[in-house]
Amino acid sequence: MSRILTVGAAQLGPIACADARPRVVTRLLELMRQAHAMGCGLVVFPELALTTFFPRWYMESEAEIDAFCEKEMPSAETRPLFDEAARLSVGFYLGYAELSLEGGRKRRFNTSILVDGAGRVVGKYRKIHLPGHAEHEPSRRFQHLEKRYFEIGDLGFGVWRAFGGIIGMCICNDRRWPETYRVMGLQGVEMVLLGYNTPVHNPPAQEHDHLGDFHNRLSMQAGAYQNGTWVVGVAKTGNEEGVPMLAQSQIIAPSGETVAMTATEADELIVARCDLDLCNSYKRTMFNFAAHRVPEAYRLICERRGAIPPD
Ligand code: CDV
Repeated sequence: MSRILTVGAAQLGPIACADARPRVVTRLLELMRQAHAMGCGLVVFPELALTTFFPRWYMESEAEIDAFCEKEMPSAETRPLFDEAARLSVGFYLGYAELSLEGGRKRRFNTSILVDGAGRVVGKYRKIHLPGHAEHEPSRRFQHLEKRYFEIGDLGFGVWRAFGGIIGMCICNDRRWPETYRVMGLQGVEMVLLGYNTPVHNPPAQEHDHLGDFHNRLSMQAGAYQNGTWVVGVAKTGNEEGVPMLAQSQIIAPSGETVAMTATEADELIVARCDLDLCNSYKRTMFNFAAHRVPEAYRLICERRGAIPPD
């Protein structure tokens, strides 16, 4: 028996600050049509896929920040994605900056949605691990102000029954944290979708810069294997407004093996026929959580945030 979900990882090259939404949506539509032609039922776009990665700039004007955010989804500008998804029966994951009014309060989140092949939103995730800093640090070559512009996501790490399986979502920096995958693993996740924007240069630790590709693979492959799940990681890459960004979008099997990887730093679609039943033997044997996990030995994970070495 097999449950095949043919999935496309739709990597994006750079988006310029001046690029208006319709221009970007046209690129996404082209990748969605390619995915359809390749037999995909689901296509995965990157984090903040409608704009440039704006947290690289310090901004004080709320109006300026909000201009990078979506006040409704779909909007007039993003509606063509939903219509085309329904026409082609191709679902999608889309990352974008969300601006919501809740209880009379304006809130911003780094968000992704899961849209089914009928063009309906079936899941929403708000990024939990926000990297970077909250204050302007002019000594950096570029800023990473996610902690300033976004709130920590308040929806948890959800999973959804969709596309014939159990689908989870996370965003960029989340992929480096084992807790991300494990919380979804404990809900039986079979495919984790994630988009990323990862500068090649990490100002606080430039001695790691040459290891960026390795750390990207390492964290996603470990997350896949240790939870018996597919992982689809999709970059926005290339030289975006003077900042080189990591590529190597990839589709990873529950074995931890990468089965498809992009070869460029531009718009590029890769496709894999993913058998969701490949998850089963990992979930039944080595990572049979019910049989082998010892949660009472893991209490510190929830009780303690930072490391406290012994006296
Ligand atoms: N967008 C991100 O979350 N980027 C981080 C960078 C700042 C390290 C990442 O983990 O890839």
